[in-house]
Amino acid sequence: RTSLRGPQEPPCLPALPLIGSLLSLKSPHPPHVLFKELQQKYGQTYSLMMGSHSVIIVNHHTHAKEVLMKKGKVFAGRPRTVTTDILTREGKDIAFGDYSTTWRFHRKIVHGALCMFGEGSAAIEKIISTEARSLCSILSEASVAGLALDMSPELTRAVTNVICALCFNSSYQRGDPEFEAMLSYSQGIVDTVAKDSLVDIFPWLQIFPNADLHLLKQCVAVRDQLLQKQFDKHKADYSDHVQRDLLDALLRAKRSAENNNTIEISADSVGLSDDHLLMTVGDIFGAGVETTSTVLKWAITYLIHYPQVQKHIQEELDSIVGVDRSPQLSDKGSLPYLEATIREVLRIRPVAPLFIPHVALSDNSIGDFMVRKGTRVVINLWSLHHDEKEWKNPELFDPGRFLNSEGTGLIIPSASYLPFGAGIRVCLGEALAKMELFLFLSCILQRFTFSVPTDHPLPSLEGKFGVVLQPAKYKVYAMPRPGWEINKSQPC
Ligand code: HEM
Ligand code: PLO
Repeated sequence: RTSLRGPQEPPCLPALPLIGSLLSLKSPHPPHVLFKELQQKYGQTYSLMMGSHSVIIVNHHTHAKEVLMKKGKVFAGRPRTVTTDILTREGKDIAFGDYSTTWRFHRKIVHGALCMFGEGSAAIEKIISTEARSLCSILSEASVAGLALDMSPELTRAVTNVICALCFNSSYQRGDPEFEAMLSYSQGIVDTVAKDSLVDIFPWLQIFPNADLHLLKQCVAVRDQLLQKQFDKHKADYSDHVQRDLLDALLRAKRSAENNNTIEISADSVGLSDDHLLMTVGDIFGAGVETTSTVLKWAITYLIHYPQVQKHIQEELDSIVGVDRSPQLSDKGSLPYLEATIREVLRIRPVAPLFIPHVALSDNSIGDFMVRKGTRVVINLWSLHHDEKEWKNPELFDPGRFLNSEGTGLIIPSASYLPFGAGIRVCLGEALAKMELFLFLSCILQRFTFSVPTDHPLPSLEGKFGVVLQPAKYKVYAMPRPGWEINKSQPC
């Protein structure tokens, strides 16, 4: 490939003017699966045209790591699209915002605020454990009533309350109409945002009525109202002396920029306008709700399909934690099988199978391929996590992959594993998500065994592709385990 003619562009799918490679992308499969299959014809790294934008698809971990880590700064850009511009007021957030000093500054503030509650600090553990136990009492009530339950709303409320505590120092009770509204707008956003719908390929289609775009705008308006309400409340109660949550941390950064204000550096010019603060907290809130709840749903779905894995986790919990107390973060090191199961769930059904697209900020290369400034780069995590050369029988759910041969210690058996991304765009919520997954799963599996009612089919393992890969809805029966039969789920 490094021929006498110098560096080459990657192989390109056939492309037509205006619509680009759209015709080659027609498929019954979701994009991450199609992009994995197209490797057979075009190789591991290839390009295609989305309308007039050139997009490179990366399917192998060596190229993925080059993009994310070795050349992280070169590929740290984000594309602007019609849908994400609506969600984020033209990229004034972290996840969809382009590489800039503002972006860096906001990452730093969020990182600091999350550390304040941080790993090792008791505050966050207490918040999560309280939510986990309250989730268990609801499961208990349903089981006493002999009901099978769609766990999604209750799991989501538990996870939402954790991120609400961190962002807004607030929480939702069962049946709160604001929570119901949040569930519905958030689903609307997941279904429509960043979906490479025609509007993202042809920005001029905006002027025509478009059902997706209309739904997105409606959902974003409801979300903005909710964010604005929290913002106004925080502004009114703000004090330099107490920092209750992320929004206080953002307001403090703004006040401090305003106080140090020279004529050239105003709070607005360093990206601390009200819009920026709202969009950043909106990102963390949105990511905090949709990612962790999705992984918990996938975990339960797989445990229902693989009851022997569920049993193994429970035996481990019985021998290490017992029935007289709840699991805590300090047990994590003694529960390797549970940890291996969480890793396997994140491998087999990655939350964000195509990440968020990256953009080359200058002319550069990936492997031997030349990449021009402005090219979009899509990392296909699905290909990395289902690479047959790296993972034996990749569609098989097998937590044992992540354990040493004695089954006593955790390993990462392949370099082709990046559930949270890597490099300067790495997930900001990784530590939080890992704490939540561990505490929620250990708490509910200590107390319940999950199955589908006998006359129901097993839940589908095929995800619904959107900005996150979600499992389908189904009803679960949560059977209390020995020692947890009555309402013992509550205190301990
Ligand atoms: C970005 C995974 C939970 C906040 C990302 C990316 C992935 C990811 C793959 C994209 C990396 C890229 O584009 O290169 C996950 C998974 C989670 C999770 C698997 C749960 C298990 C969370 C949580 C939060 C969060 C709980 C918030 C507290 C973010 C943010 C970004 C991000 C703000 C954008 C970073 C940037 O563009 O600079 N995450 N995430 N994530 N995640 Fe997470
Ligand atoms: C989820 C729906 C919310 O209403 C808005 C929102 C904000 C941030 C997004 C998140 C959504 C989906 C998951 C994203 C997150 C930022 C980082 C995270 C894309 C759209 C991932 C996994 O990359």
